[in-house]
Amino acid sequence: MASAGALFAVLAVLAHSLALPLPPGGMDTTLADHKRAVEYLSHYFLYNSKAGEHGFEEKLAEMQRYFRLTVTGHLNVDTMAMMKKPRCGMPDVADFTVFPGRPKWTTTSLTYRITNYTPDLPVTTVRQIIQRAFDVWAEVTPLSFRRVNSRNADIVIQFASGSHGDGLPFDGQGNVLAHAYAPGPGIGGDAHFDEDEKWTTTQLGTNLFLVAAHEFGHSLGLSHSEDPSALMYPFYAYVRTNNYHLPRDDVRGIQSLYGRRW
Ligand code: 0D3
Ligand code: ZN
Repeated sequence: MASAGALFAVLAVLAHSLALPLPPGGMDTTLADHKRAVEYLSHYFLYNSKAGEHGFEEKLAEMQRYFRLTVTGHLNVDTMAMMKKPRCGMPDVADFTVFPGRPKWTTTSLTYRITNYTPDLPVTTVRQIIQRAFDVWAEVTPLSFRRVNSRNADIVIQFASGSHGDGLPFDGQGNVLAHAYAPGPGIGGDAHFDEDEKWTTTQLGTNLFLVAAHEFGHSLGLSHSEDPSALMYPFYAYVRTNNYHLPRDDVRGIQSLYGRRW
């Protein structure tokens, strides 16, 4: 028969083995584990600790998915064990992707030609939008972009409906909005916009600036990203376009090909 003192001692040991107080991760991990997980996710999965507890759970789920662990979004023994394994020091995340063979332009001063204009917007507006869409990439790389009328422009831009000579016909309004080719000679780098979309400068219809900026990412060598906040995410979603700067994932992607600005 245990005395009250012995019972207390047992409880104290129990509490200790449970590492109370309970950390945010749950029952079977300690605060030290949580701290270690934050460091691990920050280094290898580019977790920003300012993202808070919800951001932590999302990053943790990403890490669990990556290592084929059970995806819970909570720290558990299996996840901690994976984090404690000796490993390569390079980060595991590169949400952005490039095309097979990493094609890229070999000059930093690129030219583009706009072969025809959408009737949806004034010519001067289209010209400004296209230049702005290039400039979001120029802002973070050594690249520069200049409009020319020459046939041998690097990047040829056109608006077209349905079949337009490249074997990839557009599909009427909605679905595919545009497409662009990876860097290279000939059709390489060219960007085609589906004229059946309603091209706009606003949230209504399809915002030409956002689609052009996305397509030029392809023209420069980026394929799609799995990061939903990336410009190179495969699905169009409107975001504010005044004072637009590239999302971090796209910056990392384009700089992996062309390096930084200075
Ligand atoms: C496309 O048409 C992309 C173009 C694109 C994607 C994201 C942001 C700007 C431009 C082809 S490279 N995507 C289709 C799309 O988003 C799937 N269609 C409209 C829609 O809402 N599903
Ligand atoms: Zn795309």
